[in-house]
Amino acid sequence: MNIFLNDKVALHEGQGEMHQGKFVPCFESPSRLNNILSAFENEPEATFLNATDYGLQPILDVHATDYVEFLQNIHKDWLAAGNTGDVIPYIWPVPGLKRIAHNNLNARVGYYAFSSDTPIMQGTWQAVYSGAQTALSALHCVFQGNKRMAFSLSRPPGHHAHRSSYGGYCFLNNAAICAQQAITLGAKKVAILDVDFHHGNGTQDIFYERNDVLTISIHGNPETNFPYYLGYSEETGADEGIGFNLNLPLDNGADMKVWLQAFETAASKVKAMDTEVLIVPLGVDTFVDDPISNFTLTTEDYLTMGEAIARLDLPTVFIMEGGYDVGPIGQNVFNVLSGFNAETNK
Ligand code: OKP
Ligand code: ZN
Repeated sequence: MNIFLNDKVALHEGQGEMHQGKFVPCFESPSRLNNILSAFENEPEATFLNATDYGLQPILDVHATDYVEFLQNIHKDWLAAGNTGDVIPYIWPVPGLKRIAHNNLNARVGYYAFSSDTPIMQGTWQAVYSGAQTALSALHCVFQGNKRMAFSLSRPPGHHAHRSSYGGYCFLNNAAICAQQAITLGAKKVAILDVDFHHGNGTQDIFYERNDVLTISIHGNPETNFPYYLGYSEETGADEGIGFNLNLPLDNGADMKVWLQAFETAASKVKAMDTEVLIVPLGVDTFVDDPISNFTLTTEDYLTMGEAIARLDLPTVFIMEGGYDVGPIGQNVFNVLSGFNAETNK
């Protein structure tokens, strides 16, 4: 197991988010990562590697320059304007209002945010920049280092981030950045198979008109789950990308049996394409006790999930996404990689 770590993750720690009408501690916290790391500490097969810095270009290949500059500068500007807490949006340019690049900070924040649950603080840019480098390092390890698998163990997650918007705890779309980097390095076909509980709306949108990156997501039905406005089964791609997006929304309560049926549909789609690298945005918020999700997977099921992913028989990059039951999160993530490893070494 080649595991890449981001040593800047603690720099991003939000003060809180709105949840069911109350301001509560952020679900997406540094303790998540510490607990995952602990689960791997005594694993002889785990090799911990430091990330390489590939610079800003791979990020700018996916995200708009003005958006990246916003992420780099907003907290500094926010403090200079006399604010003290985290940056949190409260107004959005919905249809009927003017969607304009505004000088007012609140207006600028609403322009780039799509949800209010994703605070920005002083260290956010450093944490997410390093997170993207961690993911790129895992991609390079697999794609150029010819390794069977690598794991980017970082936070915050990335799959909700669009080319020019942040939300759902995500700022830079690490999976998309990796997929694009593989294409830049010469891959003809890349597949992204998102197993986080939530639909990977940002990833879908970024590649929606393209046929070189297949995007698949197995997730909680957006009729009742975040991100609500995307993730339906009829979204199959546009233009050149028609047939290169597959959404597999499942009803609340879905267990491993139901999940595996969806996985088999996803697997056939991946196998039908000449995929060179498989990128797996890995969220374990499909866990039965996850506080913000509605599937019923068990700790043991994650071994099965890892084995199933390994049977796709592809060079695989796992990228850490969600999972908010912080007690079992480590064992759950460990089991996915351990199942993958066991199946690979069979
Ligand atoms: C990120 B990832 C309301 C909850 C809003 C939405 C969930 C973001 C999940 N307080 N947060 O896909 O695990
Ligand atoms: Zn999630």
